[in-house]
Amino acid sequence: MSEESTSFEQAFHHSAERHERVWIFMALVMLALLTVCAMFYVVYDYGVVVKGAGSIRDPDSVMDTPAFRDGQLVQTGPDSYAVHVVGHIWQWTPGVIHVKQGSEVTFYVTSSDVLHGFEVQGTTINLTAVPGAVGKVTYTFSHAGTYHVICNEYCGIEHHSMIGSIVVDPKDAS
Ligand SMILES: [Cu+2]
Repeated sequence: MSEESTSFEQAFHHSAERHERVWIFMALVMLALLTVCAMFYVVYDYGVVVKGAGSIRDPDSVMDTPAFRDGQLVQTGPDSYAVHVVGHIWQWTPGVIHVKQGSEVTFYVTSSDVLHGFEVQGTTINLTAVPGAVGKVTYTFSHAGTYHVICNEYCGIEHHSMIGSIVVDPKDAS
């Protein structure tokens, strides 16, 4: 009787171990799957995404893109304009942008080297110029005057000299 119970216990333990092994195996598989999913998430979904962004595969070739190379203000509507801006050590291209008062300007901003911060003082324009990504911000210049463009992301020894300007000409001036 006691032998029987022993063998029963052994059999029970055996099957319990087998079930445990199955569960351990399943847990490991799920852990591996979760790890792979997390890696995919980080790579494909958690990358730097700038709103309204496009992307540039090779930041070194930014200046080969006509819109960024020319850096011209392009009229897109009666009072709306677009301009492509590149941050590079240590200047903004274009350095000076002229617009008329009341203009709505859409800035497409990127960097050809390191991170820069595109900030236009006296406005709400403030976005990071990321190599490989194109940030987009739209702003209406209701007041005439000169707005300084600064870099607010430390980018090297001459960071402080990275200053551009946006000149907003009064509406009634031709
Ligand atoms: Cu900087």
